[in-house]
Amino acid sequence: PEDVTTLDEVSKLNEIIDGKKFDLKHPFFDKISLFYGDITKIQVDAIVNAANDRLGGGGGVDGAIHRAAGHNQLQAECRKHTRPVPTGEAVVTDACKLSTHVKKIIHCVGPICYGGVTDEKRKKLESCYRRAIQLSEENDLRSIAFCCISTGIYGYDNKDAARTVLRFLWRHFNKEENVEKWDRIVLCLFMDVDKQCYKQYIKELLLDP
Ligand code: AR6
Repeated sequence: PEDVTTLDEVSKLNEIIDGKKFDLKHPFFDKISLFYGDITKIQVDAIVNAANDRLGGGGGVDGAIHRAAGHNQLQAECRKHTRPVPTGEAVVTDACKLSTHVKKIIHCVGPICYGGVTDEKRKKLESCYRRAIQLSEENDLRSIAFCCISTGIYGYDNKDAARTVLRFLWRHFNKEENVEKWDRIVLCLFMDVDKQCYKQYIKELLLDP
């Protein structure tokens, strides 16, 4: 479809950050992109949904994905899975009407975080990203776009989420065997606050890995 952004059109981190100042040989920079906008408009093998444990659809990115994929069709796919899905876990469904440019949807259930971030919530958030990556590898999916899981309706602090996610990806993609399986990891940022948090923390990581 015409309004879809291909991976060639999404800048990699080493194009976004002033690369000359830093050692950009870390594979992280060549595999990770930032995309600003609607996750349903990116051409990737898998998009990640921030779902609820019933996989019942809802507001936020979940609502946008259900609308784009076709609510009834996607609900039929979701009902094939055992629910409730535990927090920190993920399941894969067909992409339904999004299948013109997306192969699978990975539904992650992030932590609900109104009372502030705790170690346990942080681990659950990290677990969402880890499980989505594992499930992609098991399904031969080589590119993925993540939304900022839990940082909307579920109330997880944006700064802490950016730091947790980037630190996890930094460690994961420090190993060559983890890098090989991937064409691209896209971090889809929808809110200005997330753009700021991600850019700031990427710089912090560079200065103090
Ligand atoms: N594309 C990319 N990101 C988006 C889009 C979009 N089209 N729309 C919103 N976001 P949220 P949560 C961003 O609230 O906090 C649902 O009702 C949004 O700005 O969607 O995990 C579910 O059914 C934010 O940065 O998910 C659950 O009940 C990020 O996506 C609950 O909300 C996540 O915000 C899950 O809450």
